Order: sequence, then C-alpha cells, then structure tokens
Amino acid sequence: MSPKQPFLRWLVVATLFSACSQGTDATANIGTGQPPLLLYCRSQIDRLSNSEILLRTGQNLGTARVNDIAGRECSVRLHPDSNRLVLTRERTPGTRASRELYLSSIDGSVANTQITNNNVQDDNPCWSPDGTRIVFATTRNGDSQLYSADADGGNQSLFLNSSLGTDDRDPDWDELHDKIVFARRTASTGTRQLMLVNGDGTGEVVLSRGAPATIGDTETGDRDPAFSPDGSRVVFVRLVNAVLGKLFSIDITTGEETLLFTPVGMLRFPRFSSGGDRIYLGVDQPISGRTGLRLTAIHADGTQPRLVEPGKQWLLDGVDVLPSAPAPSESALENLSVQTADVQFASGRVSSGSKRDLTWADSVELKLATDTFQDHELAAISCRFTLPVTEAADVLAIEVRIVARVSRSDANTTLRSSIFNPGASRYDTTVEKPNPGAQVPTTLSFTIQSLAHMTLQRDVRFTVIGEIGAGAVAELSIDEVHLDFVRRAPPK
Ligand SMILES: [Ca+2]
Ligand SMILES: [Ca+2]
Ligand SMILES: [Ca+2]
Repeated sequence: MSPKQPFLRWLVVATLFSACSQGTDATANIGTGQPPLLLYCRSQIDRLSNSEILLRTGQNLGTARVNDIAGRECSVRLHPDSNRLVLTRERTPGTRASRELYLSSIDGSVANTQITNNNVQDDNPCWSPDGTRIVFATTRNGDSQLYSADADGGNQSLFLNSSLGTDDRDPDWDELHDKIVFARRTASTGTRQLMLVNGDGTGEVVLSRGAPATIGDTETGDRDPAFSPDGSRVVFVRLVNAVLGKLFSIDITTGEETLLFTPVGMLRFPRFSSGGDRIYLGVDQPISGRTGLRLTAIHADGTQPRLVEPGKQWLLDGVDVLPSAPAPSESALENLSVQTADVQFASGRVSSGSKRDLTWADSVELKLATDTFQDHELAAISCRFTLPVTEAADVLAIEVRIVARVSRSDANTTLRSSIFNPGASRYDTTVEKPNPGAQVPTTLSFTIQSLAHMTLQRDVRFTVIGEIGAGAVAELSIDEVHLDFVRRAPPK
C-alpha cells in the first residue's frame, strides 16, 4: 500500500464535510458529444432554489442544461418534436401553491414562457401525442382537476368533469391508443387509483385497484403513471406512506398488476426508455444509506437497479426520455479483486492488517486508528481500481460492497463511501450509515452506471470513511472491499 498522500488527504477531507455544497459540475468527461437520452429536473438537496433541467446520456455523460431561470423546475415533459418542453416551475421553492406551468425548449429557441399565473398549484403537464395540446392538473377550483390548454398555453379550460372532493393528477397521454392515464383520489372511498380516459375526455374507466390516500398532493395512493412505448402497459408507484413506495406495472387491457420493484424506501417519477427496455425513476433508500430521490435506472422487469446520478447532493424532481437506441446487451457480472487495486490511506494509520485482509468478509480486518480532524476522529482509505476493459465506455455497471465497523458510535458518527467524480474534481457520497453502532459490522453498497465516475484511463476510485464523534482515538476496521462490474457484451 502507498503511504498517505497529502493531496489525497486534502481531497477526501475537503469533501467529507461539504458533500452538499457543490452547485455546478461542468463535467468534460468521456462520451461528451454522445446524444442525450435523459431529460431531468434536479434540485440541490440543501438548497432547493438551486434547480435546473439537464440532458445526459443513460450513463450520466454530457453537460448540457436547458436555459435556466430562478425557481425549482419539476415535471419536465418533452414535446413530440423532441425539442419543445413544458414543465412546472415552483416560483417559491418548497411551496407547491407557487407552481406554474412554463414552456421552454432544449435548443433555446423557445424562451421561458409562463403560461399559468395564480396562487394555486398548477402541475404535472403532458403533451398530446400530436403536440397541439397540453393536459395538466390545477387546483384553481379547489380540488385538483385536469385542464387542457393549446400548445402555446392559450384556451385553458376544464378537461375532465369530476365530482366534489375528487382529486385528479399526474396525466400521461399514450400515442398509439390515444388514451390518457391519470391518478384519482375519490372522496367516498379515500382511495387513489389510476383511471383511463380517451383523448377526447370520454370513456372514463378505473384501471388500478389503488391504495388508501389522504387529501391533497400527498404521497399516498397510486401516483406517477407513465405509459410503455407500445401503450400496452403503465408503470406507476403505489405510495404506502410518505416514506415507502412500490413500483408496479399494469396491463391496460386486463388490469393485471405486476410488482416490479420494492427497494424499502420512496420511489417517484418512473418513465420508460423509448425502447421500453429500461425504466428511469427516483429512488430514496434511507435504510440502504441513501436519502433523497436519486436518479436510478432499472431493467423493465424491475431488476438491476443502478444509480445514474450516484451522489447525494441532488434531488430528482422529474424525468423524461429522448428517443434512443435500446441499451447495449450485457455480459455476466465479473469480479475484480481488491488485490489489483491501489489502496491508499487518506486519514488515520494502520494498527493491524493489510490490503489482503480486504478480500473476504471473514472477520479478518484491516484496522486503522483515527486521526483527529475538526472535532472528529477520522480514518479513511481510498481504493483505485483499473477496470480490465478496452474503453471506459465498455463498462455498463459497477457494484461495490464494503463491510466495515467503527469502534465507537454516536450521533456524530458516520460510516461512508464516496466515489471520485474526475470531471468535477470532487467525491460524491454514494452511501452513508449514520450512527452504525459500536463494533457492528456494517455493509455499505452501491451500484452505479455513471461513466462520469470513471476516468479515460478506466479507473474508478472510491473511499471508505469512518467519521467518529469527538473523543479518544478510535478505530475503523474494514473487513471487505468487493467490486464487481458488468461489461458490454461483444457483438455477435
Ligand atoms: Ca431554476
Ligand atoms: Ca399556479
Ligand atoms: Ca476480511
């Protein structure tokens, strides 16, 4: 192992206490120039007013952003011309009643144009398949109702009649069958379920069986429906309460529901890729050491969740997709031994063990005594792996599992891993377990598909950090550092 390096120590320490402070990440990374696949809204987790709409590839490459103005952008939707946008902007970040609809565009040819103006929530816009109309939700008459407008925001009028106490939201409009799916809370049942209606507002039917929901824009019941590209299915979230959601798909002909993904946490804003092979959504998993909705990709069958934006600094506020080729086919998971990695000490000093003890979770550990740093006891290593691929872009996923423990634990103690973002020259916190307990072996794991966290030299670098409350010198014991990766399958 290499001795402690001053630069590395600075880099790790500088990011330990400021993981949320980054405002921009102008990343000139590999793959720049590739066509974007994802259009999404994100807000800084500790400063919602720092909010923007980005364009990225499915592997988190690219630096383009939509022309921005003040306010928190949400629910962006791409026009069928693949350029014009309709979105919600929260003029007072954190206040839903300040939400208004805006028009914009990817190429800047449409200036930010506000098309609603009132003191109530206007939200969840979607385009008609021919791009001539917008359907959206508004509380301008009290309960949330679906309204429609012309493509320029003119002629706003009630789209769907609903009885008193009914709350309609989250419309999505399918091209092939000209159907609109939306989420409705019915006052008499207290249930929010998905409904289908024809594009002309006729033929309203119940789609999903729904779940109990409270009044208003609350995070319960069936929400966020989105059609599959062939219009045969709808993916949606069934929100059990404010911290727990499940991802389902439902067959629009039979009404059969399929549970796709239950990560023990909150899910929002699922959207199919244009090829129908992936679903992009926001996942919040405190139990796994990840708070805040992070942009995640899963296979359409609900397997293989992977972080697209792995860091904790951004909250997802909506996602849409651009037309694109299906994701490349994948080879089987491969292990890369930690013995091949360059392991460096960023803080603390070895008290026993060595790199070879990191290979297996066998209770034979590398132990580091902490250094004192800014009222904390700190020990950290950095692991740099060079992936055995021809090009960085051949890596489709990286899975990391770390098993570690701290000798003492309190409210000021955290076990954490962060991954180096070379374009932004910072570490992004992928997973953190606050107050993990004294001497309790704790797993830190994350799976990413972000190539923004690899170098052109095919290196990926992440940390294992024990940050322990003030007091006597403490110990960080690391039992395992395990890395698997998925490479692009060779052409047949
Ligand atoms: Ca903004
Ligand atoms: Ca409004
Ligand atoms: Ca071990």
